[in-house]
Amino acid sequence: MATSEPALSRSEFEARLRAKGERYHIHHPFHKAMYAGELTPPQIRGWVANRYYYQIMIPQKDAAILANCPDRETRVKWIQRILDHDGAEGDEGGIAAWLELSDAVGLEREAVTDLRYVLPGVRFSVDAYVSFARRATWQEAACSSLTEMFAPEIHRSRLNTWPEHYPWIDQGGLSYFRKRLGEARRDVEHGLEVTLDYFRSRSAQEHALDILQFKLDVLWTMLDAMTMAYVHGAPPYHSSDGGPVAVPD
Ligand code: AHQ
Repeated sequence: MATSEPALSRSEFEARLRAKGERYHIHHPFHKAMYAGELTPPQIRGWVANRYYYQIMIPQKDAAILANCPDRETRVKWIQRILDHDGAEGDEGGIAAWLELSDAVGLEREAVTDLRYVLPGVRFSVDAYVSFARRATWQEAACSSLTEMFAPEIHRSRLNTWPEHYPWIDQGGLSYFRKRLGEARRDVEHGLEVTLDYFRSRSAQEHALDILQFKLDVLWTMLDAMTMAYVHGAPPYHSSDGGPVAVPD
């Protein structure tokens, strides 16, 4: 939005970004049911299998940002995000850790890695995020990763509630959430610095807030698709020729 409004101060801009936390998917009914211990094993399995698609696409999203970024100092920091997920010398990486979570909730690895459980709505949301990172400026894409300002709390909520509510899940599978606590904080420090430095005019700051809202919509919509499928038993095409493969009971 073009506006003659004065630019927000750096601290006001950061406060406006952080205020978007009220729309973070930690508040989605599916996640609230998860922390309350109300999800069934198939619902947990459906979430793990669908979020696997998000996890494996994050490195390609970050590689798109690197490809668009001419600044070596930024790239040398940003590349760590790819290593965090794909793994590196001595670190199996987040994708491997997510497969350990998948094992712990009783999913067959092959059935997760072949993406048979991924719902169309989840795939479209994730692909919209990756496509955005490919065509946006690297600074816009960096801004879109700032939903992770709110991520440590969501990972902690799982670590705090799953052992009590879901004793059937081997706690070794929760290592991914523990791993992200520190990684998310470090990512946000850099992503926020890029965002606060780059989006200076009021209209640029409003554009940054719209970008963050887009990413909040990506995360929220993924859970809407999972809610239809796993809470309301209405995956796509359930009423006709039979929809995507149902997660095992
Ligand atoms: O596990 C997550 C992760 O690796 C990332 C990368 C980051 C990005 O670049 O957009 N966002 C993100 C997120 C992860 N986990 C989500 C969750 O709820 O477990 C939260 C999500 C985010 O807040 O964007």
